[in-house]
Amino acid sequence: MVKEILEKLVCLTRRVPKDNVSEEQIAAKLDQLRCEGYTTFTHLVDKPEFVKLASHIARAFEQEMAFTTPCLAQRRIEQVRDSDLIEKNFLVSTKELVSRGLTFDRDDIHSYEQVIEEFAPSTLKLPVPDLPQFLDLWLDHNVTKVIEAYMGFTPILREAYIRRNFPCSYPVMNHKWHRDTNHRLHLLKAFIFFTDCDLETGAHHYIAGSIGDSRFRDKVYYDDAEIESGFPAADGKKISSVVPAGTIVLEDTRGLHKAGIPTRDYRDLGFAVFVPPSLPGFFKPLYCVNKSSYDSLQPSQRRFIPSNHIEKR
Ligand SMILES: O=C(O)CCC(=O)C(=O)O
Repeated sequence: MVKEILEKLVCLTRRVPKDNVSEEQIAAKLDQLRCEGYTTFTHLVDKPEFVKLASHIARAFEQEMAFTTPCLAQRRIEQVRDSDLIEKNFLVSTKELVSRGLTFDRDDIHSYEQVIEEFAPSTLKLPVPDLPQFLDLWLDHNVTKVIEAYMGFTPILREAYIRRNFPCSYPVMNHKWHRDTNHRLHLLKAFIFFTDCDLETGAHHYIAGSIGDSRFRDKVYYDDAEIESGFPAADGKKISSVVPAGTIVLEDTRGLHKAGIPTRDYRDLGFAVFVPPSLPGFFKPLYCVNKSSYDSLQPSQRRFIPSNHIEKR
């Protein structure tokens, strides 16, 4: 309660002037976000600058192997021995996965191909590369305008990372339908597609208009059949991201959503998570930007980065 009141006060000091968001296209996206819970941006599709960033990410995964460890190795999962974890979609701490011998670590890595072959990870996670161009993309003006208009204040960029998703045998957490609970009232995620995405390479799925729906709130995860019973395909509420690289989907993830499991290749997806600012000390930073990247941003973008996320060099 006290936290919510303090948060409201902080938001008031970051209120966005209404005339900031008057352009027609931005207004249409805002309308869609308000009515359906998501909207899509395509202005970066086929842009050479974006293609360069996508290649940089592929290099970071495949050559620099800069992904985070320890990481779940699907190859180490045993159906009977690990049935408790399979049952809960691996919703446990990394510490528990490590203690169960289900992860691989930095010392186990010799090459990208060996990682895929030997450990069969379902997901590799990469911190956002420390270059101004990436920060500028994570705080893309078109997207942040809609975010500010939707929330009515300037939130903070709380999380920033990239995930590469692979075909896998066992669903892990967000492979199942769920609602995010990062914040009860204000939450937006921008999903930045670095690879072309279709149903076979792991589309992202969302149920339009599900934020205020009182159903599907008693469990953490739901199966396809359960969601299909509440939102039959014929109603057209299930939105799947069959999109080219360069697309950004902005979503209020308090609505029902899930990651499709690729059946071939992989999908590279950037995540930008926006929540209201908290008072310093309420949370630990989940990413860090260097001072020169921060300085290269427009003042309107800098407002999204809390001061304790800036590395002084
Ligand atoms: O990777 C995806 O498509 C979904 C991610 C997700 O479910 C989440 O971030 O909560």
